[in-house]
Amino acid sequence: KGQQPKVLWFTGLSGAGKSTIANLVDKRLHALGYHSFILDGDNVRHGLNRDLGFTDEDRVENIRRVAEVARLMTDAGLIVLVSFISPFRAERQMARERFEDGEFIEIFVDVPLALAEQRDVKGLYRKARAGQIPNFTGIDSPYEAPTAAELHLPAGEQSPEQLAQQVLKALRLD
Ligand code: GGZ
Repeated sequence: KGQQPKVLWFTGLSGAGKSTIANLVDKRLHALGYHSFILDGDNVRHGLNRDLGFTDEDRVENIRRVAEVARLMTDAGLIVLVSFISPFRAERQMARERFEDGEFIEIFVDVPLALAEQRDVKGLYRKARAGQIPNFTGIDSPYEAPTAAELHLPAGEQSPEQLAQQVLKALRLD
């Protein structure tokens, strides 16, 4: 099946739902016969980027490598779903510049910090507040919200299924 290579670049706080939404979109793409692949912390930070932590410098390098790998994958014709906090505007811009016009779709998974912290699905915010995880995004490391993302998902107000549906609609794949 012919397909346009694309990067769906999900950005947002820890616990915003980036990976949950990316997985739902990915499943739907597969069902429709598209070739897609998810890059996320689980398959990148434990392998290629296992030498990197969460200082500003390491996050910048994390995103640089992820953008390079995503570019190799779009060169191979894939739809790539990228799911990292990617907290810095400059690095998201740098990533965008590696792709052809229209290929890079920035998706802001926007959840209020208070809500992510209240949900605290993995208990990381509590640990961060207790000083057990230094440089935690939203607590003592910044998150620079996108100002011109192609898609802005109100992740505090809708279910992951509804948000995934919005992504597919925006891609005209629903
Ligand atoms: C933020 C951290 C940190 C710190 C570990 N700050 O909710 P999670 O667990 O599964 O997702 C978070 C993930 C963030 O890694 P990324 O590679 O996406 O970050 S970045 O794009 O900024 O490089 C969280 C966990 O790793 N985690 N320590 N200090 N999140």
